[in-house]
Amino acid sequence: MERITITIDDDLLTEVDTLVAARGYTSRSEAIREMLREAAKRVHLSDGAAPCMATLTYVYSRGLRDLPQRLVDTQHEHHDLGIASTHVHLDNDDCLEVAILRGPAEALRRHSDELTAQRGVRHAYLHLIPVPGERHVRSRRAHTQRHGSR
Ligand code: NI
Repeated sequence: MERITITIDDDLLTEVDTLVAARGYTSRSEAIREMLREAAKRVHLSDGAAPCMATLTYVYSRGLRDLPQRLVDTQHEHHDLGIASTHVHLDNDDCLEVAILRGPAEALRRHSDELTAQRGVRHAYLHLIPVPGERHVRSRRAHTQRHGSR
């Protein structure tokens, strides 16, 4: 293990200490190592062609020009990636959507960026979940054996 020195502003350091206390890390170093591992995992995963399931969550302003229509158009353009989506009217101005997606990690990342880079979209979060193809095929077979094919 190597010792490095990082520069961090006071506000962010306060956030780190809050996380250390809340999550029960033994030190700032442990907390930062864990966050870096998580970030690295997300970057590696989203770069590849690995088959994934994903949830994409975001909030958008429904009154902003043609934003709602543009979001729907983008989803239709990539209908092959979409499995389901849920829409909640948060208040008079804002909507919350959760989309469940399936496809290669990189395609999901691009689709997510396309949706969430629009002005008026906030609180966007893409959660990628790797689904090894082999395991998926096997579980479908097991599912068919249990329930029969219809
Ligand atoms: Ni709504």
